Amino acid sequence: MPAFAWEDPLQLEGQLTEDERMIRDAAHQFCQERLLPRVQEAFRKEHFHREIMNEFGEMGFLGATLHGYGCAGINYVSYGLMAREVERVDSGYRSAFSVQSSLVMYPIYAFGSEAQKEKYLPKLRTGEMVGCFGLTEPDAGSDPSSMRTRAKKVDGGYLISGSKTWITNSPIADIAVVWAKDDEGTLRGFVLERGMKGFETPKIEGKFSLRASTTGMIMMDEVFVPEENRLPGVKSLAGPFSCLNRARYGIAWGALGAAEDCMHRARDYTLNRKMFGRPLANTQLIQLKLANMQTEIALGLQAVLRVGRLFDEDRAAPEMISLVKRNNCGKALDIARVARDMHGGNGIVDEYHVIRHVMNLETVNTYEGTHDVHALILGRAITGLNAFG
Ligand code: TGC
Ligand code: FAD
Repeated sequence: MPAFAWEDPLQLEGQLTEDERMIRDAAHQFCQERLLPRVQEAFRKEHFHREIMNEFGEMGFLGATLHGYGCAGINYVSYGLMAREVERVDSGYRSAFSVQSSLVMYPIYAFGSEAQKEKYLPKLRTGEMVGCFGLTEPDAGSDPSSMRTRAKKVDGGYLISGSKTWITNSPIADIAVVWAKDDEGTLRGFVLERGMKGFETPKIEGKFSLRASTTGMIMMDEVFVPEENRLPGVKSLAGPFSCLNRARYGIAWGALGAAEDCMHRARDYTLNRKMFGRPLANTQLIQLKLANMQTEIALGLQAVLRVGRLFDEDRAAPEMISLVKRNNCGKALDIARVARDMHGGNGIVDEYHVIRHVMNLETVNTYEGTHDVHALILGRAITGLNAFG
C-alpha cells in the first residue's frame, strides 16, 4: 500500500529536482532561524528590519532568477519555493523579497540600458540598495491606465509630477521604478533616485496588515529625471504588467506558505488542547476543517508548480498566473481565518502567529490585482468580453 504523508499529501517533494530541494531547504532554514525570531516584535512595533535586505542578499535570494550581474540564475520553480518559505514566516518579508526581485531588478534587467543594469543590479542584488515600484496612485488602483503622473519632456530629460500610493518599501528605498505618461500619453518607466529634488516618500501610518513591512507614498513635484534614467525598453502597460506576472506568480506560492503555517499550527494546537475530555483534534468538525485546509493547500501547490514549470519553459500565459494568484490567495485567507477560529481566544494573540497571517493575507488578496480583478481577467479570457471598460 503506498504511504500517505499528511504534510505532503500529493508528494510534491518527488516532483522537485535535487537542486530545487536544496534551495528550498536552505531557504527554510534561513527563514525559520533568522526571520521568525524577529517577526513578532517587528509586527507589534510596525517596523521593517532594513538589514533583512542585506541578509536576503547574502543568501542569494534577490533577483535570483536573473542571469549575470552576480545573480544566481535559478529557475522560477525555485523562486516560488523561496517565496513559500519566506511567507511561511510573514507576508511582509515576502513582499520585500518580491518587490526587490520582480518589480525593481526585473524591469531594470528587462527594459534598462546596459549602463543602468551595471549601475543598479549588483547593489540591489546584495541588498546594499533597496528599490520600490510605483504604479498605483490615489485615483488609479485596479485601473493603472488612468494614472495621472506625467513626465514632461525637457532639455536632457523629463520633469515628473504626480503621486503614487501604497508603495512597498518607498520610505526606505534608495531608488524607485516609477511609471508615468509622457506628453504623447505613452507609458514610460523611470528610475528615480533618493535625493532628487522634489522627490518625497512619506510613510503610510496605521496599517493593521503587513506591519512588518514598510509602506508609503511617492510624491513627485517636477522632479528632474535625466534621459539616462528612463528605461528605454518600455512603451506601454505591457512593461509593468510583465513585472507583475513574476511577482504575482511568487505570491501564489507565498500565500500557500502562510496557509501551511496556519494549518500546521492549528493541527498542533488542536492535538494538544483538550475540551470536553478529549483533544479538540479528536472531534469530527476539527478534522473536517483540517481536511479542507490540506486539500486546498495540496491542490494549490500542484497548480502553482505546474505554472512554474510552464514559466521555466516560457509557456506561462498571464491568465494562468491570474488563476493561481487569485485561487491561492483567496484560499490562504480562508484557511488562516479558520485556523484563527480553531485557536479560540488564543487565536487573536500574536504569540500563536495565525492572527498575523490573517491580517497580512487581507492585503495579499488585494495587492497585485484584487481577487475580483483576477476573476475579470479570467472572465475576459473565457467570454472574449471585457468587463473593465
Ligand atoms: P489591457 O488593455 O488589458 O493591457 C494593456 C497592455 O498590457 C498588456 N498586458 C500584459 N502584458 C503582460 N502581462 C500581463 N499580465 C498583461 N496584461 C495586459 C496588453 O497586451 C496591452 O499591451 P499593448 O502592448 O497592446 O499596450 O489593460 P487594461 O488597462 O484594460 O488592464 C486591465 C487590468 C485590470 C487587467 C489591469 O489594469 C490590472 O491588472 N489591474 C490590476 C492592477 C495591479 O495589479 N496593480 C499592482 C500594483 S503593484 C503591487 O501591488 C505591488 S505589491 C508588491 C508587494 O508588496 O508584494
Ligand atoms: P480599487 O481599485 O479602488 O478597488 C476597490 C474594490 O473595487 C476592490 O474590491 C476591487 O476588486 C473592486 N473593483 C475594482 N474595479 C472593479 C470592477 N471593474 N468591477 C468590479 N469590482 C471592481 N502598488 C504599487 O504600485 N506598488 C507597491 O509596491 C504596492 N504595494 C502595496 C502594499 C500594500 C500593503 C497594499 C495594501 C497595496 C499595495 N499596492 C502597491 C497597491 C495595490 O496594488 C492596490 O491596492 C490594488 O491594485 C487595488 O487598488 P485599490 O486599492 O485602489 O482598490
